[in-house]
Amino acid sequence: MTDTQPVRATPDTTQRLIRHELPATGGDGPVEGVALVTIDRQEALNALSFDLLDELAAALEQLDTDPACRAIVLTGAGTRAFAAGADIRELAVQTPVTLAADGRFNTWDRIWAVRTPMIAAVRGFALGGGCELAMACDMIIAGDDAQFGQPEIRLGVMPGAGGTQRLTRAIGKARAMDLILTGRSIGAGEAEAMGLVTKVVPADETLGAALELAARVAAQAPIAVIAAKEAIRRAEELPLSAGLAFERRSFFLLFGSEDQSEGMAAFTEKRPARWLGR
Ligand code: CO8
Repeated sequence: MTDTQPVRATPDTTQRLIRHELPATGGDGPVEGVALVTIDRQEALNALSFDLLDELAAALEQLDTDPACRAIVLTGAGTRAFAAGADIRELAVQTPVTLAADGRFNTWDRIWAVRTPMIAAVRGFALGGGCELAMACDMIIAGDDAQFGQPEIRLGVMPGAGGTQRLTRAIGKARAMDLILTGRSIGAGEAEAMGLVTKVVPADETLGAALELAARVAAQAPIAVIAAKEAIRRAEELPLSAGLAFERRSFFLLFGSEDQSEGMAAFTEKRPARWLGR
């Protein structure tokens, strides 16, 4: 290596950084239709190295194509962190060229492209990339020990994996400016009041509550769930008229599904629907 070449962090290829199971194991046994994905790098507060994110994207993509998986819960191992951000040691040695040429931020697009509903179960720190990852999920269940923030400004940079966009859409410009420009963290209660999280629960009930919510989603008609998620996502990107047109087309299309006939027949026959996912 010459003096002009940047030092590159050595990728850790020996350790599995992501665990996943389908069905997830809940307090009462297997949770049908629900996968549990766990970020497991506790010694670094589950910091998101590039290799870890690659493993995560691969696991999510695999689950996304599995018809048995109808909702995903994403959590961090241990009690201290969902993820304390991108791996700062790895980021410290990057240059504009390595960041652009290596294309490793593309992983974030792969995570965002997952069609199956994703619920983040957050205990402890969800900072920087960790907060961005939680926001890339569709709902956040927060333990009352959770802390959310975008502290990148304190490292001399700014959010780079969606924070300026998703946080602003989630909590509004005035509050996003406060959090991103000062780098301060907020607790679960404040995050709930701002609309960032779906629900706050006692810390040791976080995973159970997330699995329960995921099970309720997984019990619905699969194609309708995916279509509804896609339409809600469009609300963040499209002008109202285009969003309404998208919603109407999706609504009409669902009338071509067997689940629409089954759901409406089950209602009139006063019985539970049996979803076929087609
Ligand atoms: N990266 C690497 N290592 C970390 C990180 C991190 N983000 N966070 C914690 N660790 C490590 C510590 O270095 C320490 O390791 P060691 O024992 O070897 O020294 C171990 O985890 C435990 O951490 P602390 O001893 O610091 O624990 P404390 O309880 O004292 O503090 C804090 C906890 C407050 C969370 C503190 O660890 C901290 O401030 N961490 C950094 C938080 C942060 O700034 N996050 C943002 C990172 S930048 C970012 O996310 C940009 C995203 C851009 C896109 C993503 C691309 C991949």
